This record gives sequence, C-alpha cells and structure tokens, in this order.
Amino acid sequence: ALDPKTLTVVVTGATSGIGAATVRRFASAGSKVVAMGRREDRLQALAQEFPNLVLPVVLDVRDYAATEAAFAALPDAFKGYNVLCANAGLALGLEPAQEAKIEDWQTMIDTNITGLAYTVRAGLPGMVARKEGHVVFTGSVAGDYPYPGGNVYGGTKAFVKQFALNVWADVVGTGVRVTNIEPGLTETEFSVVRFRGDEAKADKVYEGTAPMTGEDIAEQVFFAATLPRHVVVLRIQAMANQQSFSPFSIKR
Ligand code: NDP
Ligand code: 8X3
Repeated sequence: ALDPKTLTVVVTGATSGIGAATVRRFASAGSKVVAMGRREDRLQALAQEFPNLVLPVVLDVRDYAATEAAFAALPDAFKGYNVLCANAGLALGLEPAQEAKIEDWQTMIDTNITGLAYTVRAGLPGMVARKEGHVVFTGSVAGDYPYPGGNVYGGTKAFVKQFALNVWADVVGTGVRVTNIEPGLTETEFSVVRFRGDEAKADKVYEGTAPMTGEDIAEQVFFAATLPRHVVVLRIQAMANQQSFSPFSIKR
C-alpha cells in the first residue's frame, strides 16, 4: 500500500460529514490535506486539529473562476496534490417531481453536476501533468437505484457515476486513477440540509436503524487512495447493513 505521508489530498465539501471525516482520516495518517468548503469557521477548526497538515480554503464549487483560482493559489507545500476528493454535494427536498421546487433542482444541478465538473476541470490537469493522481468522486446508491422523491438528486448522482467512468476513459495511462465511492444511508448533515434545517425530520431518517457514518465512508476513500499505484478500484458501493433497494411496485 502507499505511504499516506506521500499523499497530499484536496477535499471539497470538507466542512461536514463524509468530507470532514475524509480530512481527518488522511491527516491523522500524516497526509497533507487541503480542506475546501463554504463555512470558514468549520475549515479553521479542522485546520487547528492538525497544525501544518490541513490548509483551509474557502470555496463555493459553483463558481468556476474561484475554483480555478483556488487551485492556482495553492502554496508550495500543497500544490503537488495527488488525490482530489470531489465530494461537495447535497440533496434538497423529497417532494415528487410534479411538486418539487425548481430552485432546489437548480441548486442540486449547480452543485452536484456543474460544481463537480468545475472541480475536476480545475483540479485534474495538474495531476495529469505530474503523472500522478487520483480523483475520488462521491457518487451514491441513488445513482443506481431510484426512490420516490429522489428525482433530480438521483439524476445528479447517475451523472457522477458516468462522469467518473468517462474521466477514467480519458486519463487511463497518465498515472491518474479514478474511483467513484457510492454510499448508501450515511448519517451526516445530509438530511438536515435536505429538510432545510428540520433536525427532527432528519433524525427520523436514521431512527431505529444503524446507518453508516462519515468515518465509514472516509475509510473506503482511504483504502482506494492508498492501494498500490498499479491497482484502480473504479467503484465502491456500500449500504448500511439494514438497508436494501425496493422491489418493483405496481399500482392497481
Ligand atoms: P453534509 O451535508 O454533511 O456535507 C456536505 C458538504 O458539501 C459540506 O461540507 C458542504 O459545505 C459541502 N457543500 C455543499 N454545497 C457546496 C458548495 N456549493 N460549494 C462547496 N461545498 C459545498 O453531507 P454528506 O457528507 O453526506 O455529503 C457529502 C457527499 O456525499 C455529497 O455529495 C452527498 O450527495 C454524498 N452522499 C451522501 C450520502 C448520505 O447518506 N449522507 C450517501 C451518498 C452520497 P459548506 O456548506 O460549508 O459549503
Ligand atoms: C444519499 C443516499 O439514499 O438518501 O445519496 O439518496 S440517499
């Protein structure tokens, strides 16, 4: 396996959940980490946990000029990054397609599709030029399996899966690897965001079951990123142990 001390990892969506756990997983193993997200206080707190190892960078991935500038401005100690975790994303609402808010659809598309593409376009060329790198996407089981109310969110995660495979088709042979991590039920701030701050409704999603945690998913990212360089794990799909997909439903 690769020595994590040789890795410099960029993580988008680092202020919470899977991204924050990913920052901690790598930094506690001695990797340098660039932690990107919008909430600066969260980024500063993370950086203070790991002095000199974690660099906070405030970024909204929906802004291409800012994303490009953020990569271009990385200081010497971090500019040779060789893992890029394109993780920032969100779900908004669980209404059926015929009732969903168009603003929610727009925000999910802008973040999970456009912002993700911006992240890759800004962050990938450096790794290709250095002939060493790894793009780790955060997809979802929602990219494979539909569920009521998933509509645009599931569609964005299907995009992530196919985009990841298409990026791999382009970078194969360059020294850059690609992995799409496809988690199922994971307790983070995901549901609080989806239900617009309604914590009680968010808690119900995880009540009476044992969801995965951000740390569980970070472990999968760490596994894929520390495999020997001749190995590429293209997809990792994991569900909580009490989760499955639904059978077909028929209305009569
Ligand atoms: P959290 O809400 O805990 O974390 C989401 C992260 O994304 C935050 O750090 C947030 O930071 C960041 N983010 C959102 N919008 C933007 C933006 N415009 N620019 C920069 N960063 C942004 O949820 P998770 O950790 O669960 O979500 C991480 C990823 O995992 C997402 O892509 C999600 O779709 C995916 N996922 C989650 C699952 C789950 O069950 N939890 C299962 C499968 C996939 P900030 O608001 O500070 O900018
Ligand atoms: C998050 C998992 O099932 O809530 O991608 O869509 S789910």
